[in-house]
Amino acid sequence: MLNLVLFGPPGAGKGTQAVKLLEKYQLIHLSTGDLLREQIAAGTELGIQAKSIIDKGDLVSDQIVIGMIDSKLKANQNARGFIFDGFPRTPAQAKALDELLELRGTAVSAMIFLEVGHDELVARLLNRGKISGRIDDQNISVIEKRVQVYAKETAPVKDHYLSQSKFVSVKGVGSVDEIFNALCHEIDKLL
Ligand code: B4P
Repeated sequence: MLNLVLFGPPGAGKGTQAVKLLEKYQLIHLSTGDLLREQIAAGTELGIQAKSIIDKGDLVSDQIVIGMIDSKLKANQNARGFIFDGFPRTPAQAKALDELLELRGTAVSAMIFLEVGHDELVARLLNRGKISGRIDDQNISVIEKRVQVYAKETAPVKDHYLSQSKFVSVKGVGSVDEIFNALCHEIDKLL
Protein backbone atom coordinates (compact mmCIF):
# COMPACT_ATOMS: atom_id res chain seq x y z
CA MET A 1 0.00 0.00 0.00
CA LEU A 2 1.05 3.58 -0.60
CA ASN A 3 0.24 5.73 2.44
CA LEU A 4 1.30 9.37 2.17
CA VAL A 5 1.17 12.04 4.84
CA LEU A 6 1.01 15.52 3.28
CA PHE A 7 2.45 17.93 5.79
CA GLY A 8 2.99 21.66 6.14
CA PRO A 9 1.65 24.81 7.74
CA PRO A 10 -1.88 26.10 7.08
CA GLY A 11 -2.06 27.24 3.46
CA ALA A 12 0.97 25.22 2.30
CA GLY A 13 -1.08 23.58 -0.46
CA LYS A 14 -1.86 20.20 1.17
CA GLY A 15 -5.50 20.09 0.14
CA THR A 16 -4.72 21.50 -3.32
CA GLN A 17 -2.08 18.89 -4.08
CA ALA A 18 -3.94 15.99 -2.40
CA VAL A 19 -6.79 16.30 -4.92
CA LYS A 20 -4.35 15.93 -7.83
CA LEU A 21 -2.32 13.14 -6.21
CA LEU A 22 -5.25 10.92 -5.34
CA GLU A 23 -6.37 10.91 -8.95
CA LYS A 24 -2.92 10.00 -10.29
CA TYR A 25 -2.11 7.32 -7.69
CA GLN A 26 -5.69 6.08 -7.08
CA LEU A 27 -5.60 6.72 -3.36
CA ILE A 28 -8.29 7.57 -0.83
CA HIS A 29 -8.15 11.18 0.41
CA LEU A 30 -8.54 11.59 4.17
CA SER A 31 -8.60 15.28 5.10
CA THR A 32 -9.48 15.85 8.75
CA GLY A 33 -10.27 19.50 7.89
CA ASP A 34 -12.82 18.38 5.27
CA LEU A 35 -14.27 15.73 7.62
CA LEU A 36 -14.72 18.35 10.34
CA ARG A 37 -16.32 20.81 7.90
CA GLU A 38 -18.76 18.04 6.84
CA GLN A 39 -19.77 17.64 10.48
CA ILE A 40 -20.20 21.42 10.81
CA ALA A 41 -22.35 21.57 7.65
CA ALA A 42 -24.50 18.69 8.93
CA GLY A 43 -24.99 20.50 12.26
CA THR A 44 -23.98 17.48 14.37
CA GLU A 45 -22.99 17.87 18.01
CA LEU A 46 -19.38 17.13 17.03
CA GLY A 47 -19.64 19.78 14.30
CA ILE A 48 -20.96 22.42 16.70
CA GLN A 49 -18.07 21.73 19.12
CA ALA A 50 -15.51 21.70 16.28
CA LYS A 51 -16.75 24.97 14.75
CA SER A 52 -16.03 27.04 17.84
CA ILE A 53 -12.49 25.57 18.03
CA ILE A 54 -11.70 25.96 14.30
CA ASP A 55 -13.04 29.54 14.16
CA LYS A 56 -10.54 30.49 16.90
CA GLY A 57 -7.63 28.83 15.06
CA ASP A 58 -7.10 26.08 17.66
CA LEU A 59 -6.80 22.33 17.11
CA VAL A 60 -9.72 19.97 17.64
CA SER A 61 -8.98 17.26 20.25
CA ASP A 62 -6.78 14.31 19.32
CA GLN A 63 -9.52 11.90 20.44
CA ILE A 64 -12.04 13.31 17.95
CA VAL A 65 -9.78 13.37 14.89
CA ILE A 66 -8.20 9.96 15.62
CA GLY A 67 -11.73 8.50 15.93
CA MET A 68 -12.69 10.00 12.55
CA ILE A 69 -9.60 8.55 10.86
CA ASP A 70 -10.17 5.14 12.46
CA SER A 71 -13.72 4.96 11.12
CA LYS A 72 -12.62 6.04 7.61
CA LEU A 73 -9.89 3.34 7.59
CA LYS A 74 -12.54 0.77 8.59
CA ALA A 75 -14.84 1.97 5.81
CA ASN A 76 -12.11 1.64 3.15
CA GLN A 77 -10.64 -1.82 3.82
CA ASN A 78 -9.81 -2.49 0.17
CA ALA A 79 -8.08 0.81 -0.59
CA ARG A 80 -4.79 0.83 -2.56
CA GLY A 81 -3.57 3.42 -0.10
CA PHE A 82 -4.36 6.75 1.53
CA ILE A 83 -3.36 10.40 1.41
CA PHE A 84 -3.55 11.84 4.90
CA ASP A 85 -4.09 15.60 4.53
CA GLY A 86 -3.92 17.74 7.66
CA PHE A 87 -3.42 14.63 9.82
CA PRO A 88 -1.43 13.89 11.94
CA ARG A 89 -1.20 17.38 13.46
CA THR A 90 0.26 16.39 16.87
CA PRO A 91 2.82 13.76 17.96
CA ALA A 92 -0.04 11.85 19.69
CA GLN A 93 -1.94 11.71 16.37
CA ALA A 94 1.24 10.48 14.60
CA LYS A 95 1.64 7.68 17.14
CA ALA A 96 -2.05 6.73 16.81
CA LEU A 97 -1.78 6.64 13.01
CA ASP A 98 1.20 4.26 13.22
CA GLU A 99 -0.84 1.99 15.49
CA LEU A 100 -3.98 2.10 13.32
CA LEU A 101 -2.01 1.24 10.19
CA GLU A 102 -0.01 -1.49 11.95
CA LEU A 103 -3.28 -3.17 12.94
CA ARG A 104 -4.01 -3.35 9.20
CA GLY A 105 -0.55 -4.72 8.36
CA THR A 106 0.64 -1.50 6.72
CA ALA A 107 2.51 1.73 7.56
CA VAL A 108 3.12 5.32 6.44
CA SER A 109 5.28 5.22 3.28
CA ALA A 110 6.49 8.82 3.55
CA MET A 111 5.67 12.19 5.04
CA ILE A 112 6.03 14.91 2.44
CA PHE A 113 6.57 18.43 3.75
CA LEU A 114 5.54 21.42 1.61
CA GLU A 115 7.94 24.28 2.38
CA VAL A 116 6.27 27.72 2.18
CA GLY A 117 7.28 30.97 3.90
CA HIS A 118 5.11 32.85 6.39
CA ASP A 119 4.04 35.81 4.21
CA GLU A 120 3.02 33.58 1.31
CA LEU A 121 0.90 31.42 3.67
CA VAL A 122 -0.93 34.41 5.08
CA ALA A 123 -1.56 35.86 1.59
CA ARG A 124 -2.95 32.54 0.30
CA LEU A 125 -5.29 32.05 3.24
CA LEU A 126 -6.62 35.62 3.15
CA ASN A 127 -7.21 35.19 -0.57
CA ARG A 128 -9.08 31.91 -0.04
CA GLY A 129 -11.11 33.59 2.70
CA LYS A 130 -12.51 36.02 0.13
CA ILE A 131 -13.80 33.16 -2.03
CA SER A 132 -14.56 30.21 0.25
CA GLY A 133 -16.49 31.81 3.08
CA ARG A 134 -14.26 29.97 5.59
CA ILE A 135 -14.33 32.08 8.75
CA ASP A 136 -10.90 30.78 9.81
CA ASP A 137 -9.43 32.27 6.60
CA GLN A 138 -11.01 35.70 6.96
CA ASN A 139 -9.35 37.14 10.02
CA ILE A 140 -5.62 37.91 10.12
CA SER A 141 -5.34 37.24 13.86
CA VAL A 142 -6.98 33.79 13.47
CA ILE A 143 -4.58 33.00 10.60
CA GLU A 144 -1.57 34.08 12.71
CA LYS A 145 -2.91 31.95 15.58
CA ARG A 146 -3.10 28.91 13.26
CA VAL A 147 0.48 29.49 12.15
CA GLN A 148 1.59 29.75 15.81
CA VAL A 149 -0.35 26.60 16.76
CA TYR A 150 1.31 24.85 13.82
CA ALA A 151 4.80 25.90 15.02
CA LYS A 152 4.13 24.81 18.61
CA GLU A 153 1.96 21.70 18.28
CA THR A 154 2.31 20.38 14.72
CA ALA A 155 5.92 21.09 13.65
CA PRO A 156 7.27 18.48 16.15
CA VAL A 157 5.45 15.78 14.11
CA LYS A 158 8.33 16.15 11.62
CA ASP A 159 10.70 14.55 14.18
CA HIS A 160 8.43 11.51 14.40
CA TYR A 161 8.94 10.78 10.70
CA LEU A 162 12.59 11.93 10.60
CA SER A 163 13.35 9.27 13.23
CA GLN A 164 11.74 6.67 10.92
CA SER A 165 13.69 8.02 7.85
CA LYS A 166 10.35 8.81 6.17
CA PHE A 167 10.63 12.60 5.94
CA VAL A 168 10.80 14.21 2.47
CA SER A 169 10.77 17.96 1.81
CA VAL A 170 9.51 19.64 -1.37
CA LYS A 171 9.48 23.37 -2.25
CA GLY A 172 5.83 24.47 -1.99
CA VAL A 173 6.19 27.78 -3.85
CA GLY A 174 5.63 27.98 -7.60
CA SER A 175 2.76 26.97 -9.83
CA VAL A 176 0.42 24.20 -8.64
CA ASP A 177 1.64 22.01 -11.54
CA GLU A 178 5.34 22.59 -10.78
CA ILE A 179 4.80 21.55 -7.18
CA PHE A 180 2.69 18.57 -8.27
CA ASN A 181 5.53 17.38 -10.56
CA ALA A 182 8.06 17.71 -7.73
CA LEU A 183 5.77 15.66 -5.46
CA CYS A 184 5.28 12.96 -8.11
CA HIS A 185 9.06 12.76 -8.56
CA GLU A 186 9.45 11.97 -4.84
CA ILE A 187 6.48 9.57 -4.73
CA ASP A 188 7.63 7.61 -7.78
CA LYS A 189 10.85 6.81 -5.90
CA LEU A 190 8.69 4.98 -3.31
CA LEU A 191 6.95 2.73 -5.84
P1 B4P B 1 -7.43 22.23 7.17
O1 B4P B 1 -8.66 22.06 6.40
O2 B4P B 1 -6.46 21.08 7.17
O3 B4P B 1 -6.83 23.58 6.57
P2 B4P B 1 -5.45 24.24 6.19
O4 B4P B 1 -4.33 23.89 7.10
O5 B4P B 1 -5.84 25.67 6.08
O6 B4P B 1 -4.92 23.73 4.79
P3 B4P B 1 -5.63 23.36 3.43
O7 B4P B 1 -5.12 22.04 3.06
O8 B4P B 1 -7.07 23.50 3.48
O9 B4P B 1 -5.19 24.52 2.40
P4 B4P B 1 -4.13 24.47 1.26
O10 B4P B 1 -2.87 24.49 2.01
O11 B4P B 1 -4.31 23.42 0.22
O12 B4P B 1 -7.72 22.56 8.71
C1 B4P B 1 -8.66 23.53 9.14
C2 B4P B 1 -8.83 23.48 10.66
O13 B4P B 1 -9.44 22.21 11.06
C3 B4P B 1 -7.55 23.56 11.50
O14 B4P B 1 -7.12 24.90 11.72
C4 B4P B 1 -7.99 22.83 12.80
O15 B4P B 1 -8.72 23.68 13.64
C5 B4P B 1 -8.91 21.73 12.31
N1 B4P B 1 -8.20 20.45 12.09
C6 B4P B 1 -8.02 19.84 10.88
N2 B4P B 1 -7.32 18.69 11.03
C7 B4P B 1 -7.04 18.58 12.36
C8 B4P B 1 -6.31 17.62 13.14
N3 B4P B 1 -5.72 16.57 12.58
N4 B4P B 1 -6.20 17.82 14.48
C9 B4P B 1 -6.80 18.87 15.06
N5 B4P B 1 -7.50 19.83 14.39
C10 B4P B 1 -7.62 19.68 13.05
O16 B4P B 1 -4.41 25.83 0.41
C11 B4P B 1 -4.55 27.11 0.94
C12 B4P B 1 -4.77 28.13 -0.17
O17 B4P B 1 -3.57 28.26 -0.95
C13 B4P B 1 -5.86 27.75 -1.18
O18 B4P B 1 -6.64 28.87 -1.44
C14 B4P B 1 -5.12 27.33 -2.45
O19 B4P B 1 -5.81 27.63 -3.63
C15 B4P B 1 -3.87 28.18 -2.34
N6 B4P B 1 -2.73 27.53 -2.99
C16 B4P B 1 -2.40 26.23 -2.93
N7 B4P B 1 -1.27 25.99 -3.65
C17 B4P B 1 -0.89 27.20 -4.17
C18 B4P B 1 0.21 27.64 -4.99
N8 B4P B 1 1.14 26.77 -5.43
N9 B4P B 1 0.31 28.93 -5.29
C19 B4P B 1 -0.61 29.83 -4.86
N10 B4P B 1 -1.69 29.49 -4.08
C20 B4P B 1 -1.82 28.20 -3.73
